Amino acid sequence: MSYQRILTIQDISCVGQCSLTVALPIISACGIETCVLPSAVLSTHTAGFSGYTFRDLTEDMVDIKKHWSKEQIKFDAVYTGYLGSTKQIEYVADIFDATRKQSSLLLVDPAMADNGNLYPGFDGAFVNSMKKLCAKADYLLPNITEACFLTDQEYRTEYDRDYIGSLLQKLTALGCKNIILTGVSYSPAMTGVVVCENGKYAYYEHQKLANSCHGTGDIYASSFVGALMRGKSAYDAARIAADYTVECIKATAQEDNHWYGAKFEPILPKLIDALGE
Ligand code: PXL
Repeated sequence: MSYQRILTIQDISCVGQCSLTVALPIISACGIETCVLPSAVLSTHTAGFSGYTFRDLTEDMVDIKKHWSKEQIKFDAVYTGYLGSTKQIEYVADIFDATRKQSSLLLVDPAMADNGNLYPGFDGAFVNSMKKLCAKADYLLPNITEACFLTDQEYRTEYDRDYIGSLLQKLTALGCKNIILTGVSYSPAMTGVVVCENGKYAYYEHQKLANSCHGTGDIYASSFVGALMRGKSAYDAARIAADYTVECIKATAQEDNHWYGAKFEPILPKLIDALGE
């Protein structure tokens, strides 16, 4: 596998172990050159802190893209996470087109919702814009809530395989080529991910932990991207990312006041080992 260079576009939450402060170290640890485009700078993430600052960088994106075009800068993949506005979503599509090589991949984590609700500040217009970006994705990484918003399907906490199948079919109809649907649980003790690749489904099931922490979606997506770019199949990348995320949550469980994120850093060696297997 040749040396790969990717661009990740998401916010910098200065404190909170999410988005770019997770993506950059994890993907770099996977051995991939990781270029960044911050969509916004926040003092903390928005889930649980109050009074956070928010500096929108939407307009900077235009000049950054112009400069990269002039320098003929290209990426093997663009991976997007939390985006701050509908306009940004449109710019992301332009940036992908301007920086792509023939075989470049677009990986989209539509980070906008969880547990049946949109994150603060997002609305129906944002969801509609996100649908357009997701339609272009080579790999889409939604949780069930995000999949429901993207497909206008009712969100349920209890469901069966038909419900999940219907979500995946609707996402495929939207245009998404490959889908990694996270947080799919058919029994109380277990959860897992469904990998829908070229119309075929595979399920990787793993232990469901009693505690959950903020930012695990970003840990999952970043380690998936790192493993995929290291040449793993989508199923293997989904499995490696799931195992890594579980270990990060376990490492965080021992401390009650670490609610804002997961301690992913001490577990990086396990991720690196898994890539070598
Ligand atoms: O982890 C997703 C995320 C990323 N960035 C910001 C967020 C969130 C989720 O709430 O608030 C700023």
